[in-house]
Amino acid sequence: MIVNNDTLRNWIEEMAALCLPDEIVWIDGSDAQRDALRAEACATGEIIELNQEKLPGCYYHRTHPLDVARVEDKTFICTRRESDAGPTNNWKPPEEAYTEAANFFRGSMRGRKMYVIPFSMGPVGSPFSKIGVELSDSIYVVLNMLIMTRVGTDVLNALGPSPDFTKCLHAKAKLDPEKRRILHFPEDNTIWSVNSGYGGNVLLGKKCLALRIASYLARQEGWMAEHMLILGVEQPNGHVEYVAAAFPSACGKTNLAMLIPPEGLRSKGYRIWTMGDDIAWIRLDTDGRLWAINPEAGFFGVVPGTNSRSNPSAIETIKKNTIYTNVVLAKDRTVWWEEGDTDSPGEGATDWLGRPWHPGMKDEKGKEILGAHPNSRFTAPFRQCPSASFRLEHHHGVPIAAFIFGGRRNTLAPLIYEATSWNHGVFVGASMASERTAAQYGKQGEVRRDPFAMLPFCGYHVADYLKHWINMGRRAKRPPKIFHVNWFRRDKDGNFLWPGYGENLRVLEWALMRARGEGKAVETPIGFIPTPDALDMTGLDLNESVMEELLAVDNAEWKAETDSIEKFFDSLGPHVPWELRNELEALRRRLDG
Ligand code: GTP
Ligand code: SPV
Ligand code: MN
Repeated sequence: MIVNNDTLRNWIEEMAALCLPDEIVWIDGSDAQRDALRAEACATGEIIELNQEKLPGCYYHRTHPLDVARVEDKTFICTRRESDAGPTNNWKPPEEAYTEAANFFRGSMRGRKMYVIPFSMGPVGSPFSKIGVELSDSIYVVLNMLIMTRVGTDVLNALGPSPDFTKCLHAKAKLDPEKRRILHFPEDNTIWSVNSGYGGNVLLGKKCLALRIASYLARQEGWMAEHMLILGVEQPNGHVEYVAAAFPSACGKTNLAMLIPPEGLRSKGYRIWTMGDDIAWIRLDTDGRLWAINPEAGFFGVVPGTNSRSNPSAIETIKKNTIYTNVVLAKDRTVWWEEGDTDSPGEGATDWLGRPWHPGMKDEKGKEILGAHPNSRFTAPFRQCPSASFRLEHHHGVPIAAFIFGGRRNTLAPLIYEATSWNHGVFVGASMASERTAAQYGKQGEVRRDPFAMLPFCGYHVADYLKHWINMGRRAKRPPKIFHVNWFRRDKDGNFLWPGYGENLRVLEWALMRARGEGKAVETPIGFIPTPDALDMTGLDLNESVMEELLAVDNAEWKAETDSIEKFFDSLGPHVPWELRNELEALRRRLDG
């Protein structure tokens, strides 16, 4: 391939001299090359061809047992000054990080091929898109990138001779967890990832580029890169209003983005358009509104719990051309997972570790052995989603009417509340918290603060990030209204109070009404909540007392929360925006009031 870009050619030569692949292969984005790579990976066992009659174009992959989720403790922001990475990121000086990782990369591709993957985050050639080039020795990575991003020769054409692309280097090396490093060099527009083969660590366009590097660029360039879904709610009159929502990993973004209106509301004529399920790039337009694009082209979604009741659109989306990672492999080469559509994969199935498996198996301590890893994932093309928005390819994206923040909170946070101003909304986002899920290593269930669901993904000092949010609202003439939701509040017995999933549209409907200046609300110390009759409950049989519990605001609990938020702000260092300190004090006064 003739490539008219000196920066690109020189960099590839340099990286090849480090990794010493036997061969360099340019990925052109063609079906023919993809098919050949699938065949090659099947031949080596890297992937397994699934039952092509039942699952056309689908493949199966198992990652290394110790390589099943993102690794925050091995993820670093490598800026020259430590203070630029801030207190919530791991930091290494760039020289030290390059030198150490070079030892892991050195010669790691001997006997292997280096694939050159030119990709665009956002429509190819759009002024708001960013180009990256990933060098990887993994066909699994190539096949995933072909789904998750726009890949191929037209990306190189769009780049031309420009040096303005993110240099992404990945090698599986020995998959050694101790030598695993996910390194970001925002000042060099460079990402190095080594010793992992798991999604978020190796599909470098996703969390590494589209969030960590992009958030750094976004602050400099005056836009925002956020861990948000984007969805359009088509009103009965045909007008579509868009919502962007930030929930931490495995807290319901994919599900909300694909929601199906419940029967009771469908008769009103609502229709949902899925625009994105994980990442939103947002900028201010001349109309004074914030507009968002989804820079991705596919879904990398949590599999367990996906079924025809919880998420029928996802079930439809993953019927073909999908890569399944770490689920159960059935004897007839179909796939199975917990809380899916069937009770059992049948005789002769193997679990995500490749061991013979059947439902109900217990380990020596009597604990249930799961067949699919809780963070098992599907990779599927965006356009296969029945509710896929046609605006995905539109470089302008969509105008955002409301931001929604949320997390998993057993108690405290009501089903929904509305911030009283932009700065109050930024305070709500900044103080978000959630129980830890299987999407990251660490103690599951532990509540941790996760501002804007960006704690693991902000590529610079988090206090500067919070100030950037304050500033964006100041610049926007018509900023979105801000809400906080909690689908996960539980009763005394530990059951979810709210049915969730499609029923969440009832809550969105109220939020959009409020954004239009309609909808009934009462003011509480934490913000506006719906009046008892404000949510349309047609067709949903929910006890009045349950609704009361869902919307309850307990002042004593919230006072304790303000102390915890203060501690968190203190931990972020001296330059947490004064606006947020003011909001905290104002909340305290209202709770005392
Ligand atoms: P990442 O891809 O990791 O960023 O996560 P995500 O936010 O897209 O998470 P996803 O939509 O895949 O949700 C994962 C988990 O949340 C699954 O176990 C779902 O069953 C559960 N979930 C999603 N929506 C709801 C809801 O409304 N109520 C309840 N109770 N659970 C939900
Ligand atoms: C997340 O963990 O938030 C994900 C999955 O969306 S990963 O791409 O692995 O980060
Ligand atoms: Mn995510």
